[in-house]
Amino acid sequence: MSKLRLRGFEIYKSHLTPDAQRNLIAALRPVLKAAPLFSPVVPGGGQMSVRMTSAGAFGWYSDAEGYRYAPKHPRGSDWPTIPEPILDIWRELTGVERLPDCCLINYYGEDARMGLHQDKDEADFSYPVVSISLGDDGLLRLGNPTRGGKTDSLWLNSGDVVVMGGEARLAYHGVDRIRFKSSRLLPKGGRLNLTLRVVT
Ligand SMILES: O=C(O)CCC(=O)C(=O)O
Repeated sequence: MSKLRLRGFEIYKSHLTPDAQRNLIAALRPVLKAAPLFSPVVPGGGQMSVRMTSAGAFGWYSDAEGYRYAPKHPRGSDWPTIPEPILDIWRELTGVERLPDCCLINYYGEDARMGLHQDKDEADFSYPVVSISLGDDGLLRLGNPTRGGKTDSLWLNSGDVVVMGGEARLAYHGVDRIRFKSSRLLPKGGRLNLTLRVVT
C-alpha cells in the first residue's frame, strides 16, 4: 500500500486487499442484476465503448440530447442503493460527512476507452470524486483543469483508489486502454471502475 500525489490526484495504490476486492464484486452483483449495464449514446450520435450503470439517487446518463444525471435507469426503475462497503471507502478516504448520491459503474471490455473529460455536471465542486479500480489494469491519463497541455499517464491496478479533489477536481482525465485479462478478479476479464460523486 502506498500513496502518490500527481497533479493533485491522490492515488492510493493497492488500497483494497484481494479479499476486499472480492467483497466489492459480491456487493456489486445484485446492483448489476437490478440495473444492467448499458452503452450510452453520446450527443454526436456515437456510442461509448464503456458500458455503464449506476447506484444511488442519481445515475449518470447520456443520449443524443446530452449528458445529465437521471433519477432512473433507462429501463424505468430506480437505481439500486450504493452498497455499504463502497460508502466505507468514501468515509475512510475523504472524511467528508455527506455521502455520495451517485456511484457510477463503468465496465471496460477489451477495446474500451474513455476520452479526456472533466467531471463537471455536479452542483458543488468542493466535494471530491472517489474512483475505485477493480479487475484489469487501466491506463489513466491525467490532464489539466483546461483542455490541452501536457498530460501524465499512470497504470491503475485492481484495488487502487484515486481521490480527485482540490486542484484535481476539475482536471481532465481519461482512460486510454486496458490490459485485457491482466487480472483474474472478473471471470470474463475487463475492468470495473466505480466513481463516487456528490451530485446535488
Ligand atoms: O475509469 C476510470 O478510471 C475513470 C472513469 C472516469 O473518468 C469517469 O467515470 O468519469
